[in-house]
Amino acid sequence: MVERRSWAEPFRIKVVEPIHMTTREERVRAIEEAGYNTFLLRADDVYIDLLTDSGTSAMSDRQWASMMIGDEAYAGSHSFYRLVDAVQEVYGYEELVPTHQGRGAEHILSQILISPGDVVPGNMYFTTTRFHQEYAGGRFVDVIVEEAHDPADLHPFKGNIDLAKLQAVIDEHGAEKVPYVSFETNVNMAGGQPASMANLKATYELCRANDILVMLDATRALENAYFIQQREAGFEDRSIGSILREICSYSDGATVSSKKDNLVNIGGFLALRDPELARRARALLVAFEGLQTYGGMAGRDMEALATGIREMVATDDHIRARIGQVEYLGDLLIKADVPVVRPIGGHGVFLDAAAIVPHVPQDRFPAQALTAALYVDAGVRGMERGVVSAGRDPATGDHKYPKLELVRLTIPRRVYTQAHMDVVAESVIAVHEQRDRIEGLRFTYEPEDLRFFQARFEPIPA
Ligand code: PLI
Repeated sequence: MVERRSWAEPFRIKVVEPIHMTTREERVRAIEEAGYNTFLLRADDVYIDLLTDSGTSAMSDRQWASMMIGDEAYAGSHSFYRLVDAVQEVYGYEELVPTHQGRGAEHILSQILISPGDVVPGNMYFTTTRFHQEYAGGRFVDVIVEEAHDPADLHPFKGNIDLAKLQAVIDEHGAEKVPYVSFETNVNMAGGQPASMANLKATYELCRANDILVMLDATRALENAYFIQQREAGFEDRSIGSILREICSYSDGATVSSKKDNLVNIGGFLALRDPELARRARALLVAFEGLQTYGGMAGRDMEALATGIREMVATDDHIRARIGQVEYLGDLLIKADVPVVRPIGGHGVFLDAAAIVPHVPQDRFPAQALTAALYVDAGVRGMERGVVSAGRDPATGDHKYPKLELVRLTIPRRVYTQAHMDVVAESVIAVHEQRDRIEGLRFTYEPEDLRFFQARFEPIPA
């Protein structure tokens, strides 16, 4: 019998968008002009754009049709109520606070819950999440399991919270200094790694016993649900939709960037159970985002989002094909002995720059340099996720040196084909073969906050 493992897409293509091909000379010039920062490239100079899976999904014909029936009423738009229904049904939260995107929700959540001097434990930092926690006067403390810091460790749930680490934070600071635990599903900076249902449940129970809230970052909770279905005993026959709802049941609320799982190009929300917390969130919402029935979104955005939320769980085939494509690329690189974060994560393949260019010390930004070299080779745009993204310690002013020094190749949903993945693999393998030629970088401009977005660099000659 032939083993049937195909993850082929449960859709066909109705509209195409031509992409621009560039020469090597053009790319050398473009990356120089961009200060060796792929965030500063013009998208027209990119062939296969794996910068991010955020806001880059292809919407379905039904989502585009939804946009036409978006209700642009300033107050009480029917599109808002359709969105409320979708969030209640799919995620199970009663209260919806719509925002322009994920960081808008993070801002409001941090402002209503964090007081100066508080400590916020979480399973590895995310850039904007930690920024808002610190901006509100809190301090983020990493309580992810140790395995998450080792790219080669094959632990199936590298997104888990280490309960002993969490208990130690509570013991050290006292539960009253811990407003909530920030629990990210399918941890982005760890390589798209899931938490197990058992760990979500145990964390929630520990927090309840200490009167501490659990706030999910449910941005990629759908991808987490898929890994639970594939890897955790007892979930193999459960639908993705029911697993997703159970994940959310072990929390008091969630921030969501809808630009990922939810299949839209813009949007997000804060979802809560407690009506009093929601009231406080809405008081800030109207000052920073927009009225309570649109937040930062147009009516048509909310309409497409409501359709996207339902579509992502309508069948299990969508998520199987989405992660199947990511794993396809990852497997090609593993077969070619390119060091990558394993297991392959949900939203991208993460190259282990520390292992690929060990001759570049971490203060010369190995992952930034490798990302630039990869772009020059074939026009594939990735993103640095290492010391540049980690930023500086506000107390000492030194670089934070994360254990993971990675290049993220993030796969947009429903956008690229298997042949594109082959091209990416060929390019990564070619760059890997010539890795000795890659040299380190130094800053020519370093922004104070979230520096990776706008920093500029130049090569340091050997
Ligand atoms: O980009 P936003 O503001 O819609 O969402 C911020 C955000 C919050 N949490 C997580 C886990 C994210 O991954 C996230 C945004 N991620 C981006 C932009 C990315 O490229 O991964």
